[in-house]
Amino acid sequence: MWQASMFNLILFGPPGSGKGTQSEKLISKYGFKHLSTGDILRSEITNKTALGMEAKSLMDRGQLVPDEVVIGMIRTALDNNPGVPGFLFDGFPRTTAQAEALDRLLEQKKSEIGIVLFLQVPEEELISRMINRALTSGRSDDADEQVQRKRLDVYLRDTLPVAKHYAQKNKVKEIYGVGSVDDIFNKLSEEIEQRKSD
Ligand code: B4P
Repeated sequence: MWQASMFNLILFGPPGSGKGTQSEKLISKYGFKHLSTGDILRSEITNKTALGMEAKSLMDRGQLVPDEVVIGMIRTALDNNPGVPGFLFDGFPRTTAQAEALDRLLEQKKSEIGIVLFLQVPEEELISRMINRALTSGRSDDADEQVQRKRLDVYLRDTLPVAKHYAQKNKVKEIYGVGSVDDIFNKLSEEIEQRKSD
């Protein structure tokens, strides 16, 4: 059963802005079900599925995986997780088409997005974080600065309009994403609690 009191949030921001880092802390505090399309795709790659192989060649070039693929992954995840207190969408939606599909999927479940938390981080800081992450992550899409710049271009062109989509619905809160992980986490938590009590 889907709960009427469900609270769903999107953690939004450019690649390397800390969505994955902050998601881990938010799910352990609030018990959200974490849905990271990046993590799901990387697990398909590890398992060498056909979908994973197709995704890898796109991800390694800094490009997005087709909308219908990621929308299908999210549809399945929503259907497989009834009864959770809410979903934390991390790295999804990344295009306006994905956002519209998500809104429809939630509406079918009589639910909606409660808040979009938008992490703001300057471009040079993003590049330096991805270079550092490459040292430990083993992620092939982190290793090359050309690919990182491509991911930022794709973000500006295809993903930033998603913020506008939700701003029109008055759901977006911008958070400055530079500083200690704990300070940023506290700011995100404050926004969630404020919106939940509205
Ligand atoms: P994702 O897995 O979503 O990854 P990301 O955007 O690169 O990183 P994130 O913002 O989560 O940063 P993190 O916390 O790790 O996407 C990877 C690829 O998958 C995409 O390029 C695309 O090809 C594909 N994909 C995924 N979803 C898709 C979709 N919906 N549609 C189509 N394609 C899709 O932080 C980065 C680094 O910064 C870490 O090393 C971290 O330790 C560090 N850091 C975090 N917070 C910090 C802080 N406050 N100060 C200093 N460093 C910090």
